[in-house]
Amino acid sequence: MNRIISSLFFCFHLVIGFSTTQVLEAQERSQATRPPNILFIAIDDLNDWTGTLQGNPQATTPNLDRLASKGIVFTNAHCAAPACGPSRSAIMSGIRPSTSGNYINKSSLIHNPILNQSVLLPEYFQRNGYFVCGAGKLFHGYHFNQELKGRGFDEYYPSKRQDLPSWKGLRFTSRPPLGGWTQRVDWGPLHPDVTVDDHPDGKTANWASKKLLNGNLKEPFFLGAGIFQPHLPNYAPQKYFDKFPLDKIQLPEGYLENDLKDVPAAHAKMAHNPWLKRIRESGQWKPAIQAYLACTAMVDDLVGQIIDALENSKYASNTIIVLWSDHGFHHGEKGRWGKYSLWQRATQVNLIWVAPGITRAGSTCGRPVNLLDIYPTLVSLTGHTPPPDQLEGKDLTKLMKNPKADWQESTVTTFGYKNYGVQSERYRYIIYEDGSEELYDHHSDRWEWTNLANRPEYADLKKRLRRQLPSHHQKDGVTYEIKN
Ligand SMILES: [Ca+2]
Repeated sequence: MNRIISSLFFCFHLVIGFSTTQVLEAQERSQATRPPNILFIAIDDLNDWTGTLQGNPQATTPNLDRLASKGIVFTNAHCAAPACGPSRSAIMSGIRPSTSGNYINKSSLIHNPILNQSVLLPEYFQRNGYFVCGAGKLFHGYHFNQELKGRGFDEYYPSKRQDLPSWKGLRFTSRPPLGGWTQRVDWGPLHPDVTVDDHPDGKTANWASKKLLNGNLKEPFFLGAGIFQPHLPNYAPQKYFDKFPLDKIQLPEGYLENDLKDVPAAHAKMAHNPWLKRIRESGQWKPAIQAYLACTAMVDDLVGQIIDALENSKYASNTIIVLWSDHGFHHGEKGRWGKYSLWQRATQVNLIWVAPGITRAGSTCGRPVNLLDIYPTLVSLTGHTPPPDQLEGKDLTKLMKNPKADWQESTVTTFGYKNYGVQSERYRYIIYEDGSEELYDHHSDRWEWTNLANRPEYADLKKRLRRQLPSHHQKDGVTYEIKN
């Protein structure tokens, strides 16, 4: 319809004698007012082992790097909570976990009145005239499949009751190394006959690419593609494992034996697991790292496929791209295997934006930002009015235009009631519910090995960072029982 109006407008002004320049300018203005489409790409459990964040020199992510070269990378971006459920609930509602009480993976979304009554991001765009479609893991799986059941989406692949495409067809040459233990924590190359198209993430990427290339999407659209890897289990075709020969795998640079000596006991109250111990005992530390790198390389290829499809589609010049990962991941650092901590390993995320006419190609921004900022930024970039009294993040448009612009001193991650991590450009401050603290100086201590919290010279800094904490701490929300 916009095109028809635009053409009529063009003819009308030629008839009444406007100059060609005036008409072209008017046409440009008309196009500029077309609401932009949104390509929303989520990646699960991807930490800073990427070319853009440089957390591990062994990681290779040429497609993420290419995407970054088209727009802006936020190099100091953090999750609202270091777990799939609360992180994604905060992204999709724009509400802090400390406001909603949605703190852990078992926190319900629809039985939480604050979240249930909020306008969720897909619903928001649907209500503003967008065609909203998605595939793969965008919300936490339980929230999408059992609670929301496609709420806010016009179309979902594979269905509004199933976010992840089927794992059927994934075969192995031999049993994965820890296959007898639990499939949730497992890894290994797939049978040589299995291709990336057979992988659930390959199916998600194929669906998104076809949607873009077919050119039949009703505009404006919001298209979400949720990639599940490198979340465990880390299964990928053999060719991705071959990129990272086992004898070349390095243990994480941030690993330090006895790193927890100067950390208060409260950290152990965070959901913990025995994975690192078991991985080390079974001689699987390097194979598990190899698998994470292999799956990340596969994810990177799939991101490349989706952005290529956008570039080759008719939507390329009027589509905002936002790519995010939901939290980081420890590979042994601080005795952990997984997320669920308030250290940088678990809170730092990938956040890349390409906003036509706003972002400058190849820019980076080190200001502290949060995944909570995605919702208000999309509202701002599309020129809509935010839902009243809901969004607690900040509009990042200002930093897209000027990455050095004045900004808030820090950003906050929450894990559980009254446990907070505060990240400024230089420092990380952690305070647990019992009042115990940690402080790290990233200028001299990238891996957070030396806790400075008890040193008197940092008292004023800690006080200042404490002021960034939310004033309200909602009690834990309702949890759900997983029904088998
Ligand atoms: Ca996750």
